[in-house]
Amino acid sequence: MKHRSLKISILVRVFSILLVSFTSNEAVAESVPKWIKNNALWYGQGDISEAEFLNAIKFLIEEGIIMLDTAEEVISETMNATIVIPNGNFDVAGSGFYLPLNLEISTNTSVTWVNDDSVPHNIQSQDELGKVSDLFNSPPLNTGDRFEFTFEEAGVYNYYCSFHPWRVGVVTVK
Ligand SMILES: [Cu+2]
Repeated sequence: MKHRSLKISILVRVFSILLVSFTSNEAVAESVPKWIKNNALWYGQGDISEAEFLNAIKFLIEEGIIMLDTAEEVISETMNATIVIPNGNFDVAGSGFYLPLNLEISTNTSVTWVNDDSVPHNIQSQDELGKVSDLFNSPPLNTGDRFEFTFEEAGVYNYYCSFHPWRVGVVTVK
């Protein structure tokens, strides 16, 4: 008997979702559509699973009934970072360290190196032994040139300039 009542509730639910899809523009005016109230009730009674209930919430977000307006801003603010190669960076006796020397970012951040020095530099990723690895490698960067790489995986990444190998920097991805 329980089996049968579950079947009926599924049929009713499919019908009400279709109804909303056809009239989704009007549904925006109503803050919580009736069918989501039904879904919440069914979820509370254990008639539908958590996954099904979450699907209904997902549908509301996709249809723009629930607006997540702050999420996109936060992502774009944290997706870019810059490392400056300062003037005098070439000088082995100088203090022209990369700015910042250890950049900390989250995954999927795009890092841009900018050469503000008076001579060319390059950016070469290093392995644990300090040898050049092929993860990210720039061509020679003249004054004002930029090189960009996006870090997709967490880890600690060392890099250096092959023209001035005493200049080593770090990108820490969390
Ligand atoms: Cu250099």
